[in-house]
Amino acid sequence: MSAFPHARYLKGAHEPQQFVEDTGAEVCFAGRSNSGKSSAINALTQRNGLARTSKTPGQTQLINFFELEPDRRLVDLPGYGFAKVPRPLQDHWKRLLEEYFTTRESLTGLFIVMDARRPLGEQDWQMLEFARARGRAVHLLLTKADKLNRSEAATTLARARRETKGMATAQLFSSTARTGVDEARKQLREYLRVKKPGGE
Ligand SMILES: Nc1nc2c(ncn2[C@@H]2O[C@H](COP(=O)(O)OP(=O)(O)OP(=O)(O)O)[C@@H](O)[C@H]2O)c(=O)[nH]1
Ligand SMILES: [Mg+2]
Repeated sequence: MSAFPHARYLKGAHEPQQFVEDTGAEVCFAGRSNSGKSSAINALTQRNGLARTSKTPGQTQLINFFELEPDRRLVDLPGYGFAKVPRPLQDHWKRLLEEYFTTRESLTGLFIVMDARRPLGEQDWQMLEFARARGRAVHLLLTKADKLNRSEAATTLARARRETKGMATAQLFSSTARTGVDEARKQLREYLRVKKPGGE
């Protein structure tokens, strides 16, 4: 059975008035442009094409809301740090994301998605600081782990854990090789307080 058999796309918001009702619990996927946020959502829900992915950075242009089950959501955010997006649009996203982060009561946890081959960037740190200030939990997905060999992967994970100690948990992940999917799902369920289908 699919991990979240009732997963469905709800809507995309270009303005705060379009956010879905702020009830229940949701987890957002934040991270640099092209880091693999949308791919991670598809891997976690086992639904290719639920979130749109692309080789071209800047694919996700709205705050996209997905429902896993009633009152439990995933939120796919536009990536940060993609210079080719026109400045006015970047500024718009910045305001939209600020509005989202400062007002969203149902946001219980953040998944920060980062390419395991890159260090934590300035905006990743801003997200970590934001989460700390607002008392939100953070889980780092070090994705594209399929691009690293075993020892590189181990070093990368150890470094990320050391650098974010006390601020976040971290794991290796690959949407293409489907590694780390169970671990990430477990974290997701904890943040959303949902049980596995069929009990537990
Ligand atoms: N090798 C490998 N490639 C991946 C993985 N995850 C994503 N990709 C590729 O990375 C590119 C970007 O993936 P997306 O999921 O669209 O990235 P995003 O973070 O949603 O990007 P924006 O919406 O532009 O911010 C695509 O070409 C994916 O196929 C992974 O785990 N391994
Ligand atoms: Mg995306």
